[in-house]
Amino acid sequence: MSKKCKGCGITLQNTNKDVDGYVDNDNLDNVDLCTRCFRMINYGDYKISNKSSDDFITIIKNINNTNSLVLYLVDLFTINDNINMINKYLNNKIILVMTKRDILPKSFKDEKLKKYVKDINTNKNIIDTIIISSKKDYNLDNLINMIKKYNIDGKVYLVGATNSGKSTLVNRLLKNYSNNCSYVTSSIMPSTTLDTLEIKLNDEITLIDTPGLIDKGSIINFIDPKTIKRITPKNEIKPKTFQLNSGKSILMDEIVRLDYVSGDKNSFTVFVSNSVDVVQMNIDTRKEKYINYKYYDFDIDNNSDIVINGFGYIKIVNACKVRLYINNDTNVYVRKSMI
Ligand SMILES: Nc1nc2c(ncn2[C@@H]2O[C@H](COP(=O)(O)OP(=O)(O)O)[C@@H](O)[C@H]2O)c(=O)[nH]1
Ligand SMILES: [Mg+2]
Repeated sequence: MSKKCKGCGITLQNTNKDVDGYVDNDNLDNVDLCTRCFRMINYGDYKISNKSSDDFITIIKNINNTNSLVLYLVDLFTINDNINMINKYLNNKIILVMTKRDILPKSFKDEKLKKYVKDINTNKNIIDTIIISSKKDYNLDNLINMIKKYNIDGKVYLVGATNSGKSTLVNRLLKNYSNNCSYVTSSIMPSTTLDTLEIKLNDEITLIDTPGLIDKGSIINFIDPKTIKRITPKNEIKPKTFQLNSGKSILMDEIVRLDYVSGDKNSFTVFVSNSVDVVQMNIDTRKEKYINYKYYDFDIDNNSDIVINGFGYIKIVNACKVRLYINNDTNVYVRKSMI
């Protein structure tokens, strides 16, 4: 039988350097990790995989052929209607797991977050929901109990967009609730996990980590790895609020600029990584400076968030007109305020 990489699940091979799963070793028996995982784990390097979204959709469809329980992970920071994208592929019983609670302000109430997600979710197969943080071990005891309660055939699949935190969760569950001391590769970059990976948690439960569907609109597809590392929130976001009159704008690291075009004095709260510079200024009319930026005009209602997928969002209290400039192709959209 072909041997799989213990980090990302890809079948190991030593014939083609440019294909996923390559190892520089004549004997595959001697290695557990592909070169890509080895370098990611030891040097933080990242190599783009040549897997496509279709490969990942095939994997999801195969899960649909089982009866097994699915944990569907959604990242609280980037949550939107996209959470419904798996509905057409999966009929399994699902626990909806909202991840990375530690990034959002502590002052947010879990119940409100749950209600927000409940309102956008249209999936009838969700049997329970939970908010967790793998980083802070928040609610993992409750999650384990849920898994035991709803377990159907001993296999539990982890599904969700890339970077929703699947592999990190597998590693935390292994660390906290298992004697199995293996671990899988997780990283800040998209598409780290390349194929399904079965990991025995205990005699009753086997976790199956999967590659995620690529969120094509996320900023991580459009910026360099160094910038990704900087703009990805790692700790609790400290929101920054500005009371602005029209004619002012907010600049976020020269990546995003939000102009307040028209409306009464208004409140803008920016939720982005604490390492992104956020400053207020007069609208910058230097056209040449923003020549390569795209811009979007929004006529927004009271209590809306403008979301820059993967980068963050800006909560605006009163209805108004704004223009958002961005220096790449990230998906930008408006939603009802999360909180
Ligand atoms: N702050 C925070 N970051 C997390 C958490 N879980 C995962 N991450 C980060 O999210 C990124 C993607 O995680 P990973 O587990 O590889 O996602 P996967 O693609 O779904 O397997 C990594 O940078 C993780 O460190 C969490 O609970 N809190
Ligand atoms: Mg993964």
